[in-house]
Amino acid sequence: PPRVLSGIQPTADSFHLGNYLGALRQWVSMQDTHDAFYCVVDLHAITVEHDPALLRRRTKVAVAQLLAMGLDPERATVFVQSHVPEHAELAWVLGCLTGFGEAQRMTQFKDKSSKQGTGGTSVGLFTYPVLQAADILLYSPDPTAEGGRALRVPVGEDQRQHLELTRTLAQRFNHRFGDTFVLPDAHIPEGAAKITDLQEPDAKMSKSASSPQGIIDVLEEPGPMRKKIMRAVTDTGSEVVYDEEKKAGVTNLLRIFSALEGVSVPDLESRYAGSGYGQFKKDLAQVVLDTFTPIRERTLKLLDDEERLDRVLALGAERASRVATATMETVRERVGFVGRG
Ligand code: AQP
Repeated sequence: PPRVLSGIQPTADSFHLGNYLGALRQWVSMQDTHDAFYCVVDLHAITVEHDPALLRRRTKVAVAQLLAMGLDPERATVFVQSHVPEHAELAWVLGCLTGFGEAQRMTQFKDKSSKQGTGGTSVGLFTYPVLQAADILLYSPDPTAEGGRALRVPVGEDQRQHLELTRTLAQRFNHRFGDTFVLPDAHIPEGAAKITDLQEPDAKMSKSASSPQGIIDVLEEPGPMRKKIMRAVTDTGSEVVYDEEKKAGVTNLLRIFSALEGVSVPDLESRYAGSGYGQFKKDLAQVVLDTFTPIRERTLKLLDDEERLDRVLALGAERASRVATATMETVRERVGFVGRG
């Protein structure tokens, strides 16, 4: 089967609706059709100032949520990035192939660095996309294998530029040192690729940038979750219609509803024609609750069984290492490093 690789940062107490629709839901469905590698990227999480105890806790909560969403450690390799040191090693090599100006053009860096407080922006935040390229390319299948196998990366729209850089770096490496990496393809879901903030419908829903009222957490309690949806910013009209320009708030809610319920936007528009925003939001809140309540309950249960989580991570690290060490061996040899003998 083709391979799939994706990662998520343990930078909050819960994943959010954007992470779920933009990426995580695809992770679950792709484990059945792909040779899947999914990692919690803790090395990425320290590119901004962090608290060690919180990072440790959030990494565990992240893993528990992934399992609660339906990832099966027998079918998919679920692991923590720092357990496989080759990620950092390949990032160094790729960093040496990345132009300074090329890295400077990354819009996520521009956004995040402008928001860094007194501590300033780290070099780690600057080289973040290079580490991400390493995360992906470490799991590249052998490009010379029969049929040249595929490497797919399910992500939200915000990661498109980083995926392009990954392709560029893979191509550059292959060109200089011989065919080593398959070029990855971004797998961006139609419709739900960019879920926006409930209070600022022009900005993406984000763990670090959204206000509590703008973001729906997967692990949110039912009461507050309902309230947030009822209070989501819409507009002064009352028609439930899709219009990105004039009705960004309603459009975002329609996208969420459509993605979660599997009903098309036009069908929803006709279902709510003439009924106003109130009923629409009430029903949407129910759909969100029906999706996240079982995930929340399973996550809490999993967090009570730390030994099980540790076992899952040990198994994941072992499987991921097998692939990563083989790739790195090839890379070292191609780059010209002398073997240890
Ligand atoms: N609003 C979104 N809509 C659709 N997809 C989204 N993703 C994030 N926000 C949205 C996708 O979720 C995956 C994991 O994201 P990440 O942990 O790497 O962090 P991020 O992309 O930087 O997301 P956040 O919420 O903005 O986190 P912080 O604030 O920590 O940076 C990715 O595939 C992403 O596309």
